[in-house]
Amino acid sequence: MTHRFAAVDLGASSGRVVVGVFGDGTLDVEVVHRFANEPVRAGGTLHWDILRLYQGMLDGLARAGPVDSIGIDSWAVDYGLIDASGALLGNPVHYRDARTDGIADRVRDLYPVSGLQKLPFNTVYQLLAAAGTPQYRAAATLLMIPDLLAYWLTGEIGAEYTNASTTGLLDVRTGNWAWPLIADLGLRADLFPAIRRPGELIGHFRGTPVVAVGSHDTASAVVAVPADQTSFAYVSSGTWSLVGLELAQPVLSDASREANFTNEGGVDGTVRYLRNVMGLWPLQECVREWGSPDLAGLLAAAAREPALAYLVDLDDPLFLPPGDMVGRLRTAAGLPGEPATITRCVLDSLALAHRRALRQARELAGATPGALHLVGGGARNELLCRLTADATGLPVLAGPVEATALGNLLVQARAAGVVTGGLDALRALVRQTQQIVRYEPRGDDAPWAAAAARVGR
Ligand code: LFR
Repeated sequence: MTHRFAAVDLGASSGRVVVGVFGDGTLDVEVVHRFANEPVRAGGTLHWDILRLYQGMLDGLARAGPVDSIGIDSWAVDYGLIDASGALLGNPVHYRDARTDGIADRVRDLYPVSGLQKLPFNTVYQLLAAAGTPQYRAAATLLMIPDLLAYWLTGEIGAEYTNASTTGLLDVRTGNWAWPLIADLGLRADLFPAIRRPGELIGHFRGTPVVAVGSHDTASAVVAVPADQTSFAYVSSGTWSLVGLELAQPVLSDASREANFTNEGGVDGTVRYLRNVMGLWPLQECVREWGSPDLAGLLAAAAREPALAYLVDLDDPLFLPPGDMVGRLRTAAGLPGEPATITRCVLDSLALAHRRALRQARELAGATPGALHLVGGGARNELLCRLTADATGLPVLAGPVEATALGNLLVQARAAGVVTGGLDALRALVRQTQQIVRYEPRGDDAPWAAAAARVGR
């Protein structure tokens, strides 16, 4: 007897619909539809093309055929506003839009309440930028991206917990909206719908259950980290690198706030203690500028470049917005214009940033992880995996590539009673069924320590 589930997984550069087939101790995944996610700048604002994404999702669900349920996840922090009739008030704004510039610095420290890393685009700052606009005044409800898509499928309104935890407006201790903070910031309390938890039924789409999953993509990715020990570290590697640990309790110390570590809500009440590292975004932007060259060839050429010759501090907000990435990297690192050299610079710098974030996480949480799991699209990038093993001094266990979709599928399968147990049981199934590649560190930290000193971190 097999069971089929559909995961809708929207990333910042592409979306996919993945079907998971669960048999007796088996799990096969198939990407049935992949579509581009291309933001659109209009009227000076960078938007998500949300209807195009919705259509991509519908096309994918049609290709998926009959399934036991559907789950949706996407990147975090962004939202749509709907009015009292349910109409969407404008296209959701992209978190890389400049409307939040300078806002975070004008707002009091929210860390003791939300436990959230201060990123300029956190929902709270986007809302402060939007407050007072006609759209904001006309809104009845705020829906995070996966909640908005689920609303279009089912007509049901709610705020999935893991994604709500990225708004900056959730109380990290209670797991509910931080009402006093919302009032204190002068935001409209009536915009925020009730919280729903991963595993809850949202509603139905043409008779098929739509189930809440870890709707923040990173939450779903962490579910599918194939760890076999309780203390492990992970990098969820895609447009961003989310580097950290899974904890039972948040870390809210001053040192943690200063290091800008986040305590996001995970599946089963876990805490995703991590830091956003700029990830593969700068390289994706360069590749776009270079007119999408052969990626495998580019990475092979980058692997032949001298190690650690050019470095940038990828934590610099300079690299956050889109456009002219090659120019920005060249100026910051004093780089020549060869794509292979630029690629090597980004990957060396990314491995170095992984090293820094991991060291900080270990120190701040007092944890001693034995291995580093690198999941997501970056697991395909051998050079990045090898450099990360060398930089961190830990064995890197790379894969699964589709961790986010897998985490989404596993939570649905558990809600349906097809798999049972805690996260350890879900992870055991990932270990048994998915391909994982091990990269041993070379064990020479000296060049990386010197590189860290050069970047000044
Ligand atoms: C990764 C991710 C990160 C979040 C960033 C912006 O896809 O969801 O976790 O900080 O995108 O939403």
